[in-house]
Amino acid sequence: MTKIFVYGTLKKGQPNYSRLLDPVNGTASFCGRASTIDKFPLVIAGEGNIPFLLNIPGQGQHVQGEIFSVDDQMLEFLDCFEFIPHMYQRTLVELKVEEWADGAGCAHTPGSTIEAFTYSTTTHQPEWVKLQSYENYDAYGDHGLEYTTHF
Ligand code: PCA
Repeated sequence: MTKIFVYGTLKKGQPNYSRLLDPVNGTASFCGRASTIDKFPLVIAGEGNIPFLLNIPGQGQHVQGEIFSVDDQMLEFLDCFEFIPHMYQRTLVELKVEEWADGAGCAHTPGSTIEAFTYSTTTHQPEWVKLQSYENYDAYGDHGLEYTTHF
């Protein structure tokens, strides 16, 4: 099993959360909530209003998200779904645990540090660094930039 940190449309209640629930894709179990120890810009960009964590540590916000434990099948699905390596790259990120779910394997107390994979990008358009950065992505937030997908 592999731990992944999701900060965008894969979070609970967001447009692609259903992908994590679909047994056809593999399995994913919720571990808890966390935030990045480094700051990163989390921007909404492109025609589809897609959230991107720009791999520029030290800029932006301490990004909030959720940790899931996924099997190899789900990891393979997500790598494909996120268009690795073109649109995103899968990188390791240091996280501070905010809340850990009961029964999610070995316990991590709030405040402890954990490492997980995340889908960030270094292959973004240069001008995206100037976009507004968010701490906690919500596709339905008052920014009005609702996620749309063409596939
Ligand atoms: N999906 C991944 C990366 C951005 C997105 O929308 C996630 O939720 O973390």
